[in-house]
Amino acid sequence: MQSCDRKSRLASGALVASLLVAVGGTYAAEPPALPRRDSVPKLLHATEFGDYGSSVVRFGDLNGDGQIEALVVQEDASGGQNQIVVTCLTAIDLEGKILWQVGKPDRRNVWTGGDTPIQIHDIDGDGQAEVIYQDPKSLLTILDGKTGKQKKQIQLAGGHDCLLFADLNGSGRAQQMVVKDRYSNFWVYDAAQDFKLLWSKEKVITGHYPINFDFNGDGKDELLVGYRLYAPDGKILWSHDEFPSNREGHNDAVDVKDMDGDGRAEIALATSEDAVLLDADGKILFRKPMHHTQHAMIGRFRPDLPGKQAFYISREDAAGPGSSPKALEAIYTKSGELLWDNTKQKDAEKDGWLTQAVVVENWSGNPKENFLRKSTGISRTGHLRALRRSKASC
Ligand SMILES: [Ca+2]
Ligand SMILES: [Ca+2]
Ligand SMILES: [Ca+2]
Ligand SMILES: [Ca+2]
Repeated sequence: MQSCDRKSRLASGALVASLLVAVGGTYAAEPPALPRRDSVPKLLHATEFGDYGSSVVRFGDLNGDGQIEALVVQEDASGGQNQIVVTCLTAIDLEGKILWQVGKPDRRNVWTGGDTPIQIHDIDGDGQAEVIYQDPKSLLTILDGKTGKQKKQIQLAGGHDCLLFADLNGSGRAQQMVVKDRYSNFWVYDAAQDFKLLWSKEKVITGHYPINFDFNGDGKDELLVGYRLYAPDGKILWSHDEFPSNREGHNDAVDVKDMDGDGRAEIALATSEDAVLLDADGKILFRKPMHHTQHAMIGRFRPDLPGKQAFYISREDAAGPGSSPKALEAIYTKSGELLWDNTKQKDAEKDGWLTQAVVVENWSGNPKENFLRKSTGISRTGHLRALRRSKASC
């Protein structure tokens, strides 16, 4: 779920990044742009977390001033990765100043590897963000984003493994909430009706990355959960139940974008085995063998080619005893042509095994070019680094 940690999975404490050069423009091919002088990352400041530190961080405008703040989340997963209890929340601005704190800081309660069910979202549509999280018994807590003061608690019918917000009614507000468990059930609630249960599914593949998208343009989001696309009312529109579906095999990540400008979205899917690209009707455009595809992203990575490309990261097998598994990264065209992979790059042997990455929009001031931010490591202590491009110079 975008939610999934994923989903904002990029929520690592250390925002140190390596950038793959990628520039783009319109859907038509165009000559490569010259490197922009204003696109060089510059460290503005680094904030060392205090005893509230964690590698689980959510970003959002908590206080409504138009600037992003960070919400540092400590969690206890001693009951299992799918039994995460949020123990401390600390809202800080990007200078590191603590705005509010709920719970008791404990440096033992850092990232546990699960899909932490906490998000920043304006769930009631009043223009002010809330902090929304769950406990293992599906008790939903809603805090005022500005103060941390509790606004509401609701006992839900089920679910406890990341949160996703969608607009299933076409109201223009994402007020329906999807909650899953690991790995076979999910529930859809309506926050506009005091979290009434709208529908749910049992014994399905939920994976780690449910996503909402209006595939047919009627203003209402469809839901892609696991390998099935659901209509807003829960009807199954298409499915790929043949994809990996044991406990170790599931939908690990998804990205949905129109790659060729025909008005219909394509779907890049990490199945935790192969890398897959689907069209909006669920037709397989390509399926590339990979050991354990963990992430899938679509962006404008090659300016000399028309359209967008799909980027996948797989965690491959270790070469032998004592050696670490390596991340295999690959970029494909919509038709499945391999454009690039990291194994042929300089210093490829230094590549690690982490599979976290995110598509960066508007880094250079050009909204039509994308960069990829790839994690090179996770801070053990947890700290926040704010980067921005340096000022343009003439
Ligand atoms: Ca703010
Ligand atoms: Ca609100
Ligand atoms: Ca729709
Ligand atoms: Ca398309």
